[in-house]
Amino acid sequence: RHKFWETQPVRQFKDLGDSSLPEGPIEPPTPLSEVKQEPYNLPSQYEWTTCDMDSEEMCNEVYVLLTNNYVEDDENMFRFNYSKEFLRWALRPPGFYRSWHIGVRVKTSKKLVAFITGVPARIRVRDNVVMMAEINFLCVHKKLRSKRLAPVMIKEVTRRVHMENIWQAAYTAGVVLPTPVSTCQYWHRSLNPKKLIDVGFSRLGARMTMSRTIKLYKLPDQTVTPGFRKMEPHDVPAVTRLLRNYLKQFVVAPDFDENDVEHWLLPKEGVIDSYLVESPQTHEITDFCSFYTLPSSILGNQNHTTLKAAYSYYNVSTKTPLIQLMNDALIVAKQKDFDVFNALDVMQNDSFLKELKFGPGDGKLHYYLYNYRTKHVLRSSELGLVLL
Ligand code: MYA
Ligand code: JJ1
Repeated sequence: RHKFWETQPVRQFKDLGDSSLPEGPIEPPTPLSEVKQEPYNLPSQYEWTTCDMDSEEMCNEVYVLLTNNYVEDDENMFRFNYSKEFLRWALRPPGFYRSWHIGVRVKTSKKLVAFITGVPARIRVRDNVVMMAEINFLCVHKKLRSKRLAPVMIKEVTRRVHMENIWQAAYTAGVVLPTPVSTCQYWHRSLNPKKLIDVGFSRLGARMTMSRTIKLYKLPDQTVTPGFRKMEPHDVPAVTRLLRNYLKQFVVAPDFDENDVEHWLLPKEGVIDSYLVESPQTHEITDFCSFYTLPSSILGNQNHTTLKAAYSYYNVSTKTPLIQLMNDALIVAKQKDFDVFNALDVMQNDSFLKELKFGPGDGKLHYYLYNYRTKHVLRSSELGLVLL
């Protein structure tokens, strides 16, 4: 059934019930001298290219490939439209390797037709901090699908990760592969219900009118929590402490240091928004919330081309109730003209989703680890990791 994945060091479906298998790496690292030194062979019309995301030209080629060929919903109504600034941010974290930004071109025309990326990350699984690659943006041009290019690309990124002496990876996908470490549900909170209904993202509920729907999703004009403000560079140490302490409770979570927090959580216009609560009395940083900007192209609508979506990222509450904190996040997202606020049921998100009028979407997101077995499949609330 899975001719490629059956050959890879990932948990196989047949091992699902078997908790006698130990937790940890599935196979040991091989000596670096045994890692294949040359790239895998592509079909003869194609060649490998390393995509320099600093280069405006290359970044644009990647952007165009993904804009036209990346992930769609199950009815092909929407397609993720990551911005160039977002791609630069996602692909250049502390310690990134340019060699992990891998493209495939047609030899004759030099057209970019496929892409896959990795970035390094320290991921904690229970008590073990493991160096991993986070794999993302796997994309093959629509005209070249089902030619088994994806397995070659996955083997090539694996080889380049191995060259850096890294033997594990984390990735997410909308499709079921051998074998999810956890499966999450997408939830959606309407901010601009009229537009969402007009473009087919959501439907008018039973016994609902447009004006009742608009009223249902109305939010205050201003945030309510005293001391709620945008995160600033001088907050990095306090936010790092808050977040590290919070993420301890989850089975799988990133091991963020101050450099990571500076990169992944400092606000970047149109890419990442982060807010915190500074106690008006003690000036302590007690709570934190963040969301990233990922618009989707609306395929074939006369009136609208883009859906502006915010995606919940990392949130921490110690003093402000999580519901109130996330309600303030919704208020700022609304002020910033987002149409919808999306979240997965990871971490403690379950505790605010229903109360804040999120509804379950038709999409699921499966989380995977490469060359690392957990004893059991995890509940989504045991995940403290959000991939972009
Ligand atoms: S998830 C986002 C994936 N991208 C999209 O969905 C965009 C739209 N779709 C496409 O561009 C193509 O359909 C893709 C497949 C490129 C997805 N992850 O070439 P094929 C397996 C892993 O004939 P195509 C993301 O970016 C499939 O089961 N494997 O198929 C994370 C089959 O294998 P098997 C996938 O449709 C990516 C084989 O590929 C996925 O032309 C993590 C068929 O190949 C998928 N999303 O191209 C990658 N979809 O026969 C793994 C299909 O065995 C990283 N397949 O069933 C692993 C860790 C690597 C690093 C390790 C370091 C130590
Ligand atoms: O966005 C998604 N679904 C939407 C639109 C559905 C359009 C028809 N298929 C959805 N809308 C309902 C919202 C409604 C609002 C009011 C309350 C009730 C709910 O459900 C889905 C997620 O639900 N998104 C996708 O399918 C996109 C792909 C998801 C897999 C992503 C894989 C990413 C890989 C990255 O590494």
